[in-house]
Amino acid sequence: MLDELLSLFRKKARLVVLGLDGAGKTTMINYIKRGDPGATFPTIGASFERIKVRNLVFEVWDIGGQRNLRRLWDEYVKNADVLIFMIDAADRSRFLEAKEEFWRIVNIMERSIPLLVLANKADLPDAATVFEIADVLELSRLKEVTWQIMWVSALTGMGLRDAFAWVYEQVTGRKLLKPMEIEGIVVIDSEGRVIFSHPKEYAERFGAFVSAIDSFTKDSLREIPSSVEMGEKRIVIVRRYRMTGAVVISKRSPESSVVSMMVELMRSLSNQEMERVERLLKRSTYGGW
Ligand code: G3D
Ligand code: MG
Repeated sequence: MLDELLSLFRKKARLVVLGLDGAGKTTMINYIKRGDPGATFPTIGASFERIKVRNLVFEVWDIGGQRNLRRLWDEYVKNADVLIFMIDAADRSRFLEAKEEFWRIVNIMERSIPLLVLANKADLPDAATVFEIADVLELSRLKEVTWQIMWVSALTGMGLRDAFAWVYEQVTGRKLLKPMEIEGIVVIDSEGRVIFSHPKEYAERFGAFVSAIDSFTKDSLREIPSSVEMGEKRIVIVRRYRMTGAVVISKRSPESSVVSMMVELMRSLSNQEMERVERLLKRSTYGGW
């Protein structure tokens, strides 16, 4: 799927990927590379890698620490077609450090370069959601910059297709992503009882089915979202906070938005933040949130 998408890039594009060491940049590059045997790694340094996949050139930097390299990134950042900032969403101890580096980059980038924030390691049970990461990085302060945040896992590939669809849209000006279309949501607790349903009557149609899937897959794939396609619809199952959530969406809805919305919804349910739940349900955009 990702492979097909990357082959759509006819125009050469330079993607500069930045983030603290350990964010998952190399893991993502390796994931992308796997689908393309022709990919090359012409340059590898201690904190720099350059790799070419189809018409895409990824210039990957570990930022932070080495002040002597900052001048170098400036050049790369200014010549980028798209900037990608990756953060380890599960490492809260480095959020502040990541934020500092993020804003250092934002302050030197050209306003015209689109900026994609990847909140990585979404597969880990304690990973912060895109909503939290957006708050942590204070993304609402970004002015005159086209930006997006997405929840991804460089390890499982979750969300990478949506991420590169966004990059494709920015580079070509052509639309690929569809808005998230939710038909219904059911959340059950660890006993299999329905604790949330949207719309209300959805539980009657769907509750028993979700319980059945949940007990059927009890011990496997606990934290990894799974999805089943049925005609034009898709059912995505997400487990967090000792709950199982199932959402029925249109097949074209972006996966990472759906998963991050569900995790945030379940987090809000577990904290009894019902206003937050209402707000989440009203929001329907593509991309990260
Ligand atoms: P970097 O290139 O940004 O420095 P790496 O980061 O790609 O080297 O990743 C750092 C560590 O995080 C690696 O673990 C890697 O496997 C892990 N990692 C990267 N992406 C993900 C992800 O999406 N989910 C999970 N669970 N782990 C991820 P090691 O143990 O090799 O240091
Ligand atoms: Mg690396």
